[in-house]
Amino acid sequence: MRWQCRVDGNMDLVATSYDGKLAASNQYNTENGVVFADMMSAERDACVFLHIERIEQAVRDGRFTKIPGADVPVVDGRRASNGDPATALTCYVPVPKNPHGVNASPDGRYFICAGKLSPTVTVVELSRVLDWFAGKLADPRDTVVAEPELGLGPLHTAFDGRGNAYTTVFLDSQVVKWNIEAAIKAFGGDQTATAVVDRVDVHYQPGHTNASMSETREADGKWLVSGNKFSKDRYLPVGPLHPENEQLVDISGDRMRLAHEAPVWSEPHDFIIVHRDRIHTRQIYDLAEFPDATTDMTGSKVVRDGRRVKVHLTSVAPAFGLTEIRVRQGDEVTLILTNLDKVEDLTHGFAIPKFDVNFIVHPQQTKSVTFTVDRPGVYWYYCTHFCHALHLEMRGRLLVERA
Ligand SMILES: [Cu+2]
Repeated sequence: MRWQCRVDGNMDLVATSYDGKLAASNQYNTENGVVFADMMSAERDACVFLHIERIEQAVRDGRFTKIPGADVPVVDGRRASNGDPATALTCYVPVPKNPHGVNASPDGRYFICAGKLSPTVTVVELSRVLDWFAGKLADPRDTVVAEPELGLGPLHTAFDGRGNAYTTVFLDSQVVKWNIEAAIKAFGGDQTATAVVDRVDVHYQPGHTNASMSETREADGKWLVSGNKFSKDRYLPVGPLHPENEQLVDISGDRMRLAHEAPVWSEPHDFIIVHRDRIHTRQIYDLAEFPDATTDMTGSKVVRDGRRVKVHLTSVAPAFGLTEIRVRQGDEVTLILTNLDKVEDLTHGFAIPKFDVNFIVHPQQTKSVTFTVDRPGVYWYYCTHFCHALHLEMRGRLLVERA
C-alpha cells in the first residue's frame, strides 16, 4: 500500500479516470453519524474526487502522518484541509443523499454517481473537476452537468459506447436506459430533451450491473448483465438462503431485450464483462517458480531433521509418489506436494482429515502444509479433486508410530 487519504464520511465504490489522474468514490454518511437516522440526515452527501498526482507529491514532500502501528503515509483529504482548490488533494462534489455507485463513461468524460435515497443519478464532468482543482471553477457544485430522475433506488451504471447509460434501480426492479447528452440538455433547461430511453423489468432488486467492455474505451454495447439481489419466485426454495438471479440483457438494439437468466451464488456482486480475447490466464504453472518442487516422479522422499520431517511428494494421476509415509508421534511434518501432471485443469487434492489437512494443487504447482502428528495410528491420505477414473484409488497411508 503506497498511501492512504483521510476523508470525511464513508467511501463505498471507486472509479478512476482513464489517464489515472483522478479517482472518485461515492461517499455516504458524510454526517459521520453512528446511528441510522443520523447517517441519512443530510440532503446531500458527496462524490469525492482524489487528485492522484497531488497526493503522490504530498507523500514525496513528506506532508503526511502515520497511524500508530501502520507504516503507510496518510495524507489529509478532509474537506476542512481543502481551503485552496489549487493545492487541494480532494474535491467534494455534492450529490443526493447516500449515493451507492460511481462509474466512468467510456468516452472518459463523465462520472455517474447514483443516490440510493434519491430517484436521480448525478453526472459529473471530469474536465470541470480538473477546472476546480486548477482554481478556474469556484464551486464544486458546478461540476454537475445533469441529474436525471430514473426511478426508485438507482445503484450502479453501465454504458454502451453509443452515449447511453444503463442504471439499475433497486426498488423498481428495473434497468433504465438513458441518454447522457439528453440528460445534460434537460438539465440545462431544454424542455424537449428526455433522458430516459427505455426500461426493462428484472427479477428482482438489481444492484451491480455491467455491459460488455463497459468501462473501457471499447464499450461495444452488446450485452448487459443485471445482478439481482433477490430471486423470489424464480427458483425452488432450497433452504433459507435462496440462489440469486443474474439476467443477461441484449442491449444492441433500440429496446432492451431480456435474453437469459441463471441462478447464481447468493449476493451477486461487482463484475465486469470483457471480450474473451482479453482473457489470458495461465493454465499450467512453471515448476521453476517453486524452489521446493520435486521435479521428477522418482523424487518423492521423507527427510528427517530431528523432530522435523519433510515429506517431498509428487502426484501424477492416479497416484501419489509414495503409498506409505512413516513418521513418529510428536513429529512436526511439512508435506510439500508437487503436482507433476501437465494436463490443463488436472488438479489434485490432498487430505488427511484427522489432522485437518485438505488442499488442492494445480498442474506443475507446488504447495505445502505443516502439521504436528500428535496421535499414533494409521491415517489415510487421499486425493480430493476428481482427476482420473481411478481417482478414488489415489491414496496412501500415513503411519504414525507411537513415541
Ligand atoms: Cu488426484
